[in-house]
Amino acid sequence: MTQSNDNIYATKQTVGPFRFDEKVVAVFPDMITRSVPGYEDVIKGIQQLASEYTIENTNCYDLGCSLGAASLAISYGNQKQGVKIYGIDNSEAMIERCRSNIDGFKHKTPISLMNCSIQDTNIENAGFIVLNYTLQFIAQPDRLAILKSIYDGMVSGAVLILSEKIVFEDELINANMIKLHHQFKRDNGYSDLEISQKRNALENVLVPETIKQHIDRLQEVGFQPVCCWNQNLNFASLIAVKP
Ligand code: GEK
Repeated sequence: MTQSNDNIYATKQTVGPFRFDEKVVAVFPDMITRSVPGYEDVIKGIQQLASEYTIENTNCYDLGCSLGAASLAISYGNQKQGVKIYGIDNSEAMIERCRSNIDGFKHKTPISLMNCSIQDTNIENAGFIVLNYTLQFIAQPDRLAILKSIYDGMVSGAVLILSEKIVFEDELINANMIKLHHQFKRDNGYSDLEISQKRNALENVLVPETIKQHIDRLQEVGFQPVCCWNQNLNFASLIAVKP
């Protein structure tokens, strides 16, 4: 796949709400690696976790799969027989590009892609589920019901990997983490104009929560144990087990 640079917000413009449209799809790998601290480590970690945690004759789900980075990581990591991977995304442009992306890589565990929303996905016989930076785009009141239906579709011993942008309860730490995240983006070549216009586009579209809110909700659903396995500035990834 040809890599294009993300310069969507480089010129001054009237900023509308962020959408996963063709423009974003065309620059997505560049956008996510330059914007999310630790993204590549998390993808590598998902491969390692998949090598430990996938379960024979069960399904894996990559919910909000974008261009399939996590689906491919699961496919590379999986060591078990009879495992199928389902990549789900409600952006048609994303799924179309994902299809050609995935076809371009040799992978041993089969991956099926579906253009539908997580809310409409029937999760069943699941052994390993990834929600990589996707729950944050779902309206807060809907998050509990989604996690419940994920939990209900999982077999005992299955794991959920939940990666999210996070906020901190302490105001000063929160302000400093945002500052450091903006510096991370500047170090990756984004201008102050790009950073502030993207921030405006994501306002009320990407709604982050604290790690405690995530852990409490996962525990309320029934996951046990739940713990953080990766954190880089204001981005964290949790592992949650269905007992
Ligand atoms: C990665 N996981 O590279 N149903 C299905 N898909 C959705 C929904 C929904 N309700 N809401 C948003 N999406 C990927 C990165 S990106 C994160 C995930 C980011 C999809 C949306 O279309 C997009 O492709 C993805 O979730 C979020 O590991 O861009 O910050």
